[in-house]
Amino acid sequence: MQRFNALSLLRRSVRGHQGWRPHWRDPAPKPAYDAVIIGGGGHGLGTAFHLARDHGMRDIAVLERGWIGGGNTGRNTTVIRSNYLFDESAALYDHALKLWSGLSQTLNYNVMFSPRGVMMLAHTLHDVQVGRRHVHANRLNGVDNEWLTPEQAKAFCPPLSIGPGLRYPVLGAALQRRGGTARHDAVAWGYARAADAMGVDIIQNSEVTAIRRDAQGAVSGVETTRGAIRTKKIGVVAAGHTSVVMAMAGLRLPLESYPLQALVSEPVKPVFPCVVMSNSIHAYISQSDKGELVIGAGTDAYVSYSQRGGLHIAAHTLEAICELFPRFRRLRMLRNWAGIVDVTPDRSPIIAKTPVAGLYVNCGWGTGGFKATPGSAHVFAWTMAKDAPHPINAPFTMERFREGKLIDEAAAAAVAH
Ligand code: FAD
Ligand code: PYC
Repeated sequence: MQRFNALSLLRRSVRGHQGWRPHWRDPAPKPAYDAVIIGGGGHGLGTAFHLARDHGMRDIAVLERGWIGGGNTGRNTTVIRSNYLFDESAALYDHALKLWSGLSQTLNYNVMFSPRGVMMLAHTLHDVQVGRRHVHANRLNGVDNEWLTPEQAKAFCPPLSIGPGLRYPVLGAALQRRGGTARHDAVAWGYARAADAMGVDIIQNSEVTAIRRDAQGAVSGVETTRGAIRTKKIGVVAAGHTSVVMAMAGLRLPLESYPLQALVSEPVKPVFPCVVMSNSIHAYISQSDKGELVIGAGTDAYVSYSQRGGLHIAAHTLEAICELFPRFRRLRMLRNWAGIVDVTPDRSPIIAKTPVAGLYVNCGWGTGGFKATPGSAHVFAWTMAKDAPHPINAPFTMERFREGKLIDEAAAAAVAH
């Protein structure tokens, strides 16, 4: 009898649009590896890919407690952009954006990157000031961003209502033309396939339950639901559950976990040409290649590990979307879901060595880590291989919270935290 579960669906959907029949090795874990990655999302699989390709490491295991891409990678709304405020962030996110443009060729797998433009709306004078500040800061960093009048915004996105009397009037918009979307599960599968081809063991249904340390305090292995594994290098890339995993090594991080939800409409013919986001009302929208409108809301107000968001949050988002795009009022919702995002105090990630020798962490992406996947994977692999940060991730340490060197990107995060 055929198993009809999320994994088979994921495999089928990938096979469906790629015409590629996976011949998955699904290996049993070996007793020891040179490096272990905890978390089989895009960042973890990408890190394994770069460790193998760029640093010649082959004896690597990616341990995933569920199925690869079943975490936030397969739940996100795939907005890709690099219009962050501070120099450190612009360098990190634009590094990723540049890698996105060649990722399908790099992996020999179509991740369907579509730079259709990301437009961020301003509804108040304060929004206008913040938006224009981002445009100027981005341009000084060589990151494309431009300010549009309401009429120019409507010309770029015809379904947008800019008429008078709106509860959320459109006073202008920042447009990053190089921004866009990609196919989320293809990113997980593309990295997985490429890493697998270089000998990386990708081990699903294998939850890490403990991190072992030797007499000097350095990591010496992990315990999993499929047995113990020895290793001297561990990369933790377990979005939403980083605190739980890091506690296994006795470390406490400045992270909080929240549900973040999204939904799709029934599929319709192509009607929406770009990505539109509104920071003030925590709503954003694009159209997938399947025709569904992909709509996202803000985070829940309370910390939680439940993978479902409050319906009142979705209702608020849909009210705003229907007012901004009146033609969508009669569409029906097809499905909704949520993921768990982990959020730092300054809404920027941590990509760093830790005080425990051999333990590295990549976390705190909050509502916005999908866009960073290729760049994050590249610099995190460097950090793990060389036991030293890449210049791009050097500012994204844990120590910045103690030293006060915050990289506060709350205004660029674009979705409520
Ligand atoms: P994940 O894909 O979550 O991978 C982590 C993996 O670790 C999971 O598969 C999990 O099962 C595994 N794991 C956890 N604990 C263990 C353990 N003990 N042992 C083994 N494995 C473990 N970002 C954007 O840039 N643009 C967007 O439009 C966007 N929209 C979003 C919309 C929603 C609804 C959500 C939830 C998130 C959104 N994000 C967006 C954020 C983005 O999805 C994440 O930042 C990114 O996908 C994180 O990738 P990852 O590989 O680190 O995590
Ligand atoms: O970071 O651009 C983003 C984003 C959009 C939706 C969720 N996060």
